[in-house]
Amino acid sequence: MLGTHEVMSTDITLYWGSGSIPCWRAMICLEEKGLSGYDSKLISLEKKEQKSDEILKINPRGQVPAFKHGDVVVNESMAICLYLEECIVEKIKALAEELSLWEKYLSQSGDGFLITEDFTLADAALIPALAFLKRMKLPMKEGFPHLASYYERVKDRPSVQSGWPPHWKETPGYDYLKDV
Ligand SMILES: N[C@@H](CCC(=O)N[C@@H](CS)C(=O)NCC(=O)O)C(=O)O
Repeated sequence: MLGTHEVMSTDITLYWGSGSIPCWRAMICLEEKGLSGYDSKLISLEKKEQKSDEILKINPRGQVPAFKHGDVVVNESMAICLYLEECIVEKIKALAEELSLWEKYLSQSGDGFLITEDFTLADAALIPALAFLKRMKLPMKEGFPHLASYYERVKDRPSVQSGWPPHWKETPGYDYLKDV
């Protein structure tokens, strides 16, 4: 994760082409994140407008979707979706709702992992986000006790430790999520 920002849709520009599935994917994620006020630039693929200087400046491959958030440029559609999903905590309320959902799953799964008694892809997907939230000082124990004990069970697993960001060990997190 790159960090946590307050996001203004007006800081976002998306160049897209009609009928493009990768573009559509990115547009869905923008809407789902409540960012519908973004600068939506429909270009003509037929007229090869994706090869215009304006777009080549953002995406040297001359393809859409081409996405810009402030100074951050992201071009691959899945990367745009992941950027929106992981780098942007847009509304604390939405986060609390999502965490409540995970809390509910875990309250039903006993002392196992997220889905079964074995570690699955679902755990690999969740744990880095959870570690990040912990670093942001999410009051996990108080608000989400099952998530807290799950986190304790999983955080020292060798595969999880292997990718633990080295700089996290040296620098403290910050108190961003105290109100969740
Ligand atoms: N892997 C890219 C594919 C992007 C892509 O192929 N875009 C097409 C439209 S669907 C495009 O811009 N084609 C025009 C061209 O390559 O000149 C993604 O997922 O964003």
